[in-house]
Formats: sequence, structure tokens, C-alpha cells
Amino acid sequence: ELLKNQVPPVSMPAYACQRHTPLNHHNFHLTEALETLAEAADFEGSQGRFISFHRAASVLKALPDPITNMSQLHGLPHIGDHSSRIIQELLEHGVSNEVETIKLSKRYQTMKLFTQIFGVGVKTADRWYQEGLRTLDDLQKHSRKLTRQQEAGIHHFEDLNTPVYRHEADAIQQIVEEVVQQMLPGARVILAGGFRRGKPHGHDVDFLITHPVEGLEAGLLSKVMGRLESQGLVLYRHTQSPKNPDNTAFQSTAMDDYEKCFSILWFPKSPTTSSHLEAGESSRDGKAVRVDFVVTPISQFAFALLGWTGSQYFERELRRFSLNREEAAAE
Ligand code: DCP
Ligand code: MG
Repeated sequence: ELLKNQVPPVSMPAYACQRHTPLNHHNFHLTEALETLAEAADFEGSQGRFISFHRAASVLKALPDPITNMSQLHGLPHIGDHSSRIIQELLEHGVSNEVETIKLSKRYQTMKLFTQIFGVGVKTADRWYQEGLRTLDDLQKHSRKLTRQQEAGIHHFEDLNTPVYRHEADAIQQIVEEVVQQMLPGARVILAGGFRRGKPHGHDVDFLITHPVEGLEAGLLSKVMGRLESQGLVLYRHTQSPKNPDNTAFQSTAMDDYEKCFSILWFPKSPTTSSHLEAGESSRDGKAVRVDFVVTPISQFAFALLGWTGSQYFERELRRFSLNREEAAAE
């Protein structure tokens, strides 16, 4: 009888791709803590814990109301014991000891710093940590160990760790669109990634490029990058060409095989001066911004758009959902 007086349990589908997950949700305080634990697990190479904390956070993001009482967790999927404990701690004390201890630890702070460098993943960061390196200064003293990408990442570290705002992404899109139109009239430039999900800022800008006539997009990317470079706007670029289409190795992984370019562009704050700026050399009337370009034939565009809109967790869930459906259908 008591139970009947409580709020009815929220029905929650098991996969993130089956639910509405608004950008602004009601449990930010809780999800932030769980995502810190996910990140810390990732730093320790614990993929299982990484995904468990992410799952729990994702469920809380989809709730219609703030969690104020542990009974509200009843019947929700993917809230494990550890996540429950953290939530309880946060409800009772406002902070979680475990989370605060991690955030203050040298290990977490150093791994966070290193993985924030463009071109540095968890494995590299961990190796540097094990070698006793702790700061960007330490890294530069050991610069023989750095790739060209990491060198660029450290060189532009401050700019690249300043959020890119939507109006800046829009202004960069205009610069890119102008060049793309010159190189291939009728081609389209679409802003994807976090901005397409409505985020007000992000860590980079993701562009998809295609043309309504299949095949015309071939060779476009190198022309566009060459033109941007001649304008002094390219601080770093790394182009990835599609592999042999008969190569099925990548099909079983989460990687796509589109032609792409990972770049750092110089974004001038006063657009009129862009053509006579020396790359990277200008005074502070601009900033370095990470920009990714992905070019696809129109027949592949829908899939590229789905894959590059994200979030990363949504894409992961979509793959898991599809695979499980396939298996269920085969049984
Ligand atoms: N993506 C993915 N798997 C990866 C990397 C990316 O599925 N390992 C997809 C989903 C991402 C999108 O590409 O949402 C863009 O990648 P970003 O890393 O730029 O992610 P976001 O744009 O979502 O975040 P941010 O706003 O920080 O740039
Ligand atoms: Mg992005």
C-alpha cells in the first residue's frame, strides 16, 4: 500500500539510442560525478568500469526529474552497486569522497593533462606517467619522444583547451564553405559533432562535406586543404585516405573509412586580415582551433552524418543495439 503512494517508476528502455536524452537534464550534479569515475576508470584501462559508469550517467540524463531519493532508482536499468553508492553519498552529503579523492590525485590530474593534448591517448599518457613525467614542461624536455601531431598539440595547448563556441564554429564554416565552393561549386558543408546536437561549445569543429552528384567529391579534400594552407590558415594537418574498399578488416571495428583530415586551423577573429597572416605568427587576434573534415560520396552521406553527429556513447549504443537485434533475429 505504501508503494502505491510513491511516484510510479519511470519506464526506461535499455539502450541509450532508444531514449530521449536532452542536453540540459535534471541530474547534472550526479552525472558529472559518475562521468569523472568513468574517465578515471578509462585512465586505468578498466573498460568495464568505464562503460558501467557511463551507462549509469546516461540513464540519469534521460530522467524527467531530479533524483532526490534513492527509491527513485528502483527499476531503472544499468544502475550498478557502485553507482548507487556514489549517488547515495551525493544525496546525503552533497559530495562524494571517492570522486573528490580521485580529482585531487596526482595520477588523475596528470592523466587528464596529458590526454588533453591533441594526439595523446590513454596508453601514451600512462607510459609518460610511468616514466615519471608530470608536466608539459617535462614533455618538451623529452621532445624526442613526441610525434609531429603531439608537438603541434603542445604548441597550441592553451588555444586547443579553450572551448570553441557556436558562433566561432559558424564563422569557421563560412571560411570553409567559401573555399569549398571555389573548388567544387554545389558541394555542401555540414556542421556535425556536438554542435549538431545543440551543444553551445565543444573541443573541436566537425565538418562533413559531400556533393549531390556521386563521385564529384573525389579529390576535393586535398584541394580544399591546399587552398586553406595558401591562405595561411593551416597550422597542422593530417589526411587519412580511404583504404582499399575490399579490405573488410575495419568493418568489424567502430572505425569508418571515409577520407578525412584532422587539422588545427588558425581562426582569425577579424576575418578581413586572414589572407595576409603568417600562420601561427600573428598577434593574438585569432586562435588555433581543432577542425576535422570528413568527405563522403552522397550515397554514404546519411551514414557519415549519423556516425559523426554522436555522441560517442550514442554511437556505441546504436552499434550494440543493432548487433543484439541481429542476433535476436537469427535465433
Ligand atoms: N566519434 C565516434 N567515435 C570516436 C570519435 C568520434 O563515434 N572514437 C563520432 C561521435 C562524435 C563525433 O564523431 O560525436 C565527433 O567527435 P568529437 O570527438 O568531436 O565529439 P563531439 O563533437 O561529440 O564532442 P566535442 O563537442 O567535444 O567536440
Ligand atoms: Mg566535436
